[in-house]
Amino acid sequence: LAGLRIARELGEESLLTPVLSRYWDEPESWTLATYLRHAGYQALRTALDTDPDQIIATVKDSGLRGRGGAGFPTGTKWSFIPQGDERPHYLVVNADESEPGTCKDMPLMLATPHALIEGAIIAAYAIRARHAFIYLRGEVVPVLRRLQAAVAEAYQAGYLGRDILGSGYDLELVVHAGAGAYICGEETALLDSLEGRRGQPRLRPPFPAVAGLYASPTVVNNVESIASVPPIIRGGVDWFRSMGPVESPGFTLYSLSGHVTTPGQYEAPLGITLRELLGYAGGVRAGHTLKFWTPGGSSTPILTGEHLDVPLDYEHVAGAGSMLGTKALQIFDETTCVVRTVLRWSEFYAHESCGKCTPCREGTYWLVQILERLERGDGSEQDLEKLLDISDNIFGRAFCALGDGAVSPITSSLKYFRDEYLAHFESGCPFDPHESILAPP
Ligand code: L3W
Repeated sequence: LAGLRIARELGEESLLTPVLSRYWDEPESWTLATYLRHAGYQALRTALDTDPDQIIATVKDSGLRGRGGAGFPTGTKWSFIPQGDERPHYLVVNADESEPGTCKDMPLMLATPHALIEGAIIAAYAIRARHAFIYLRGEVVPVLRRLQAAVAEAYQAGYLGRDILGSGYDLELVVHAGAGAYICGEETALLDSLEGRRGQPRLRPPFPAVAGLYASPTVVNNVESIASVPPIIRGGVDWFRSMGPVESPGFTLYSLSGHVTTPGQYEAPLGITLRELLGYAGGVRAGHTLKFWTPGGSSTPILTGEHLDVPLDYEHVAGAGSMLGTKALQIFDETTCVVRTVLRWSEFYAHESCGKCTPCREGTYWLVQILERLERGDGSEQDLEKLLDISDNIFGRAFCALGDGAVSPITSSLKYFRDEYLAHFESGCPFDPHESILAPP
């Protein structure tokens, strides 16, 4: 909420554009009554009076791109659902947010669950689905309770269930809590888990749009993508496209964490820079300087101070050698040991590897062994070559994106901070572990 408050104080001058987070700090922002006061469910009324194909066309024309990490065009994904097929269609909202540093979907669902529910109903109507699921990360019990309460309110008010608002359209929406596994954020592992199996990725193609849940056409979209749909229906394509660059239009949530004065969610157009966002967030913590950062969680290659002015959209961040990903900006100042940071992330990937494919299962284990050695000061230059060699054997060879994500921090940190790795085995870790945010508990 800190970012939101700053946006209000800055007023018209601000590049921040609260749409999704506009009333997150209102008392009881999560209730149906509050949502209705803020034009809630008006987009649904419009949508139910519109041909489903026209809604898909509107979302396509808006240029909305998936906010879960890959940036795939949302309307295009919806248009892949085969029509005239006997099989049922499904909408699945991926609410399994757990990428390190990523913390935007949980606050959105806590603050405005009806924004997600309204978006889900519109999306399900557009793809002609009569069943929709919100697959939520299991540990976040307060979010589960809030979503369940909001879904019950929506049923009670006639926004869900049979003959929604007298339109003849029926939709059942189920909130399903997973058991807490990072791999279940991968869309096909999520579908396996939702079907009651152990969550492990499936081979793609076929993509879920063709054969997803119960082998039927399924759209899997991130929470923020779906919650962005009602404002697009209300505001229109031109309004949405008035924000951000042509290739990546609209507003989005950036999560700023780490060594930043005011961490929080900052809503702004795509294409804002980290320098601008840090301006709103009070900068890097007082007396310190930026050392490195992630644009979209730990799976995206790290960037440095030389990238402060890179526009945060899919194309420019890719041009800088990274990925916009989930827009989870983790900020690290000069007190941070890059080797220790990369070790922490690697431990996460090794722990979360589902074990289905050898490069990821074995490779992430070996990466941790070598990084531990290096961080202790027992490594050698040969270990750096081994890190790169193992990374090369994981990248593009793992069954899903987890493998590529696991090696991103390693290869990118070696690109920018090779000297720091070398310093570790020459004279031990040069950083004070107690000053760092990565200090041992
Ligand atoms: C039909 C085609 N559908 C692509 C669909 C596909 C999917 C979407 C994007 O990984 C990234 C990953 C993480 N016909 C299609 C098609 N699709 N071609 O488009 O697919 P893809 O393969 O580009 O990406 P992905 O597998 O969805 C997501 C990165 O995001 N990430 C985020 C991770 C966050 C979590 C979490 O919080 N739980 O995992 C951060 O960077 O590394 O690269 O829907 O079906 N021809």
